[in-house]
Amino acid sequence: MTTTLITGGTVVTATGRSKADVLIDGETIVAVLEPGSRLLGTDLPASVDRVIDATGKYVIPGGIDAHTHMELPFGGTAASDTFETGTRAAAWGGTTTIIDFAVQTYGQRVFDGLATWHQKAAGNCAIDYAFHQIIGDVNADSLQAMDGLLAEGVSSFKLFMAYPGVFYSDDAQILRAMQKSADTGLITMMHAENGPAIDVLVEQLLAQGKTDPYYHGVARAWQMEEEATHRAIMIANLTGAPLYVVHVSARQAVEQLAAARDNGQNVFGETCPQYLYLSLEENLGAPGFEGAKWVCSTPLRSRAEGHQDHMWQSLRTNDIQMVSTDHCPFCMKGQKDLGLGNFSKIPNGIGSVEHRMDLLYQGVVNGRITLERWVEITSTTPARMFGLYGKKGVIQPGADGDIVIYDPNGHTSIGYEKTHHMNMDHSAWEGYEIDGHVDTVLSRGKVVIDHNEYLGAKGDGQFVKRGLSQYLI
Ligand code: DUC
Ligand code: ZN
Ligand code: ZN
Repeated sequence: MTTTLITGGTVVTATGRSKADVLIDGETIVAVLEPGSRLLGTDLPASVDRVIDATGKYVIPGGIDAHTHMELPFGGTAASDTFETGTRAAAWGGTTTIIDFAVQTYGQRVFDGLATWHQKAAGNCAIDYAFHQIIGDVNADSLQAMDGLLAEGVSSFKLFMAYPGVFYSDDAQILRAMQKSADTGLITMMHAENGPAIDVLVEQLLAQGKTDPYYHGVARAWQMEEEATHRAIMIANLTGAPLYVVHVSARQAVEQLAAARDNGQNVFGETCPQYLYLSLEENLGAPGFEGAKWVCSTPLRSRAEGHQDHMWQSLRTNDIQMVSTDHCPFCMKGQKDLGLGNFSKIPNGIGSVEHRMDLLYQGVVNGRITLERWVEITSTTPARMFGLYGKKGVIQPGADGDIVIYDPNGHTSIGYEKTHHMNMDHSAWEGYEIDGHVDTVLSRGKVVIDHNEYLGAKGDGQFVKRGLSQYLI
C-alpha cells in the first residue's frame, strides 16, 4: 500500500483552517499532523512512499456533487456524459464523489430501475459514486420497495411536481411517498415546479409564436416554483417527512424554505452554479437559438429581479445549505437543436460537473462566502445530508483519502476549447475566468489529477453505500 504525505499546505475544513500535514495510508487518511511532525519517532517525509508539496495551497476534502444525471434518457435523447466521461470530468474539477439519480420510470419496478443504474456505472467511473432513487411511479409496489432502499445504500428518493406524463407525481402520490419518507428516514428530494400549470403556459406561448429559448424561462415562472415549494413544504409538514428541495432558483422559493426552517421544520434547499451566475436576460435571451445552451429546469431567473444576488446571500446565511450541479449535459448539435422552433422540445439541462468547485471558489475571491463555507457547501454538508460523512466530506483520520490541493494563486480559464473534459460540443461557462486552480486530486489515496494530467483510470471509482442523513430529527 502506498503511503502519501501532503506537506506544507493549509488544511481547510468546514470549521476552520490550519497549517497541517496529511498522512494517507493506502486509501485512508491516518493522521492530520502539525507541520514537520514526527510520527512514532520516524522522520515522516523520509519514510513515506510519496510526498506532495502543498506549500501555499489549500488542502480540502474532495468535492461531493450530490446531483448529477449521467446517461439520463430525457427529452427524446440522453444526457451526453456517460459515467465514464462525466466522472472523469468531475475529477478534473476537484469532485471526488457524485450522487447520481437512478430512475424508476413509469410502469417499471423500483429495483429494476436501480439495477439499470448499477449496470451503467459499474466499472466505468473515475471517482466514487452513489445513488438517489427517482420514483417516477408512486404506487403500492414502489411504496413497498422504498422500504428496501436503505439496505441498498440509497437513503434518499426524488419526486417531481413537474414533467406531467414523464416523472410527475400528483399531490396524493406525494403525500403517500412523504409518509414513507417520515417512516423510513429516507430524505424526500423534490423537483418543485407546478408542471401542469407550466404546460398550459407553454401551450399558450407557442400558440402566440413565442418559440425561442427565452420563453422557456417565461413559462416556468418563479410563481410556479414558489407555489410548488410551498405545497411540498406543507405536505412535508403534515407527514413529518424530511424535505430537500433540489435546484432552487427563485428567491421566493428560498423565502418559503427559510420561513419553514424558522418555523422549526426539517427542510433544506440546494442551488446550482447556474442560478448564482447566469440569467434569463443574458443567457436564455441570447440571440437566435444560442439560449438553448442554458435551457434547464428550474430555469435561469431574471437578474433585474435580483435572484442571483439573493442566492449568494442565502448561501452565506445558510438559508440554502449546499450547491450541486444538476449536471445534465446535452450537445447543441443533434440534441438541443431538437427544440429549434419550439423551446419546449429543447432537452433540459446544463453541464457543470467539472466547474462547480472553481465557480464556487470564485465566490470566496469575490467576498461572497468564506473559505470554510466553500468547503461546507461543496463537500461537508453534502456528505452530512446524504449519509456519507466521516468517510467523505472531511479531512480526519479514518476518512477516505479524497483530497483536493487547490492553488489560490493559480488560474482557470473555463471553456469548451480550453479546459473542458465533459462530453459536450459547447460550454455553458465559456469565457469564465477563475482566480484559483485545482492542482492535484486524490481519490481514495490515488492521485488522479496531477497538474493538468489525468492519472486515473476507468473503474477507479466504486459504488458507495450511504447511510441515513445526519440531518434527521
Ligand atoms: N432539470 C434539468 O434541467 N435537467 C434534468 C432534469 C431536471 O429536472
Ligand atoms: Zn429536477
Ligand atoms: Zn436533476
